[in-house]
Amino acid sequence: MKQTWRWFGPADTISIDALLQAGVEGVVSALHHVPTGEIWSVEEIRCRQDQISTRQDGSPSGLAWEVVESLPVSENIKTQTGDWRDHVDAYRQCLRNLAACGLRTVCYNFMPILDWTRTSLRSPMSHGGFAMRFDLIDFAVFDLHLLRRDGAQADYPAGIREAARDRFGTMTDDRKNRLVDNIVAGLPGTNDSWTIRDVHDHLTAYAAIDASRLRANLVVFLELVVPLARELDINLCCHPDDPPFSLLGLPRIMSTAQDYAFIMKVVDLPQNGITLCTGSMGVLPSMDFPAFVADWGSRIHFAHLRNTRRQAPAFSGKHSFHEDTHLGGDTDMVAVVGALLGEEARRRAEGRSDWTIPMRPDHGQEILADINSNSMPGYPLLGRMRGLAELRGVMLALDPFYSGDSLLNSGTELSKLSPE
Ligand code: DNO
Repeated sequence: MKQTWRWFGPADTISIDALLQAGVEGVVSALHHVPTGEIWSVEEIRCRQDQISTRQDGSPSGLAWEVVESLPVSENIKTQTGDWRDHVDAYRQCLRNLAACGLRTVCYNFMPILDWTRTSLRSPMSHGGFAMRFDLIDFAVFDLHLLRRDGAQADYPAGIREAARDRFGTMTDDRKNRLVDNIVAGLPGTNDSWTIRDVHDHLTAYAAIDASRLRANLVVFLELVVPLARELDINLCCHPDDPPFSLLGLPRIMSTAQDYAFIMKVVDLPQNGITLCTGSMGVLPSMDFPAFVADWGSRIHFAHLRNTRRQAPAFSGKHSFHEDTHLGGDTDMVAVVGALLGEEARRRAEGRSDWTIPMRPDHGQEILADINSNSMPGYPLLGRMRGLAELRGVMLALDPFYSGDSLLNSGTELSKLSPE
């Protein structure tokens, strides 16, 4: 697997030079400054490629932009309202421009309104660091008492409603504001940032959209973009819902292995692919990653490796959880890495040129110098480096074709590169 790293562009507090010391082999990025629904120009794409391939001193970094995460799908496309057809045209033009610049892997998601969602961004851990959490009581506080969504009461069992009411009663204004911000203002990589009022407006747009309608809208979108992706030799890969269950009474249709099976079969082309995210789908106790890789491995174009640990309370298939270390948590990460390496071996045997699956250590806990570094929630340097180092160790132990001991990864004494 290629060891990639999410880099948010020049605004990222972590430099490209730092990635070299972390043993990173490729970069995942997006043009976060371009509003959703607009065209990514060739000039802007090239500019980001240059930023990635250049070190601070102007010399080549040896790194390239390997994966686009994400090319966002607008709310209009998801709901098929307003100028959604123009947004699809813009999406198609983005794909053409990306292909013209040599980019071949494009991740997106189809989550309604909220992208990935957490209720706490810095929950203290016993080791002294911090992790992100999703807590169902906090989420119910938001939904019932801060957003005050119509019909929300019916979505929570009595015990959760009471716990939420009690917690709301003890919360300071500061804590309430922070909870709202955590949920609606958008976490790193989320393209849209909302206010409570925006969320209400968007909820109205979803009033007539149930899961089967949203799924049908995804299929329409895929039918409009996947054949073009095929012509362009681009692999699209859908990221799962995070968390993998309905929030705010909205349908979520890419949460389970069955959801993926449906979408893979209905648009049955290799370019209609999967971003395997262990942290998102792993929250479901029923998720069997090795079986999923056995069934759909050939369509997995990108992997997010991270781990979560389920916590109480839980109800109707929904779980609270916190983000664990990459090898800790509920998902057997060694089994997942083994399955993905097995898929790579199968592809090599078939002679597939795209046998390498780019992976990135997704999210990290905040540890050591991360704690006062003001890094982006979920994306600190040391926590992710720890994750990458652990995952690299697993890959080295399991992979007969391990290629991570490249010049880039291990570093070479400069004197050997340019003897005096
Ligand atoms: C969280 C990420 C998400 C993901 C998008 C994919 O860290 O996994 O932001 O990038 O949902 O479209």
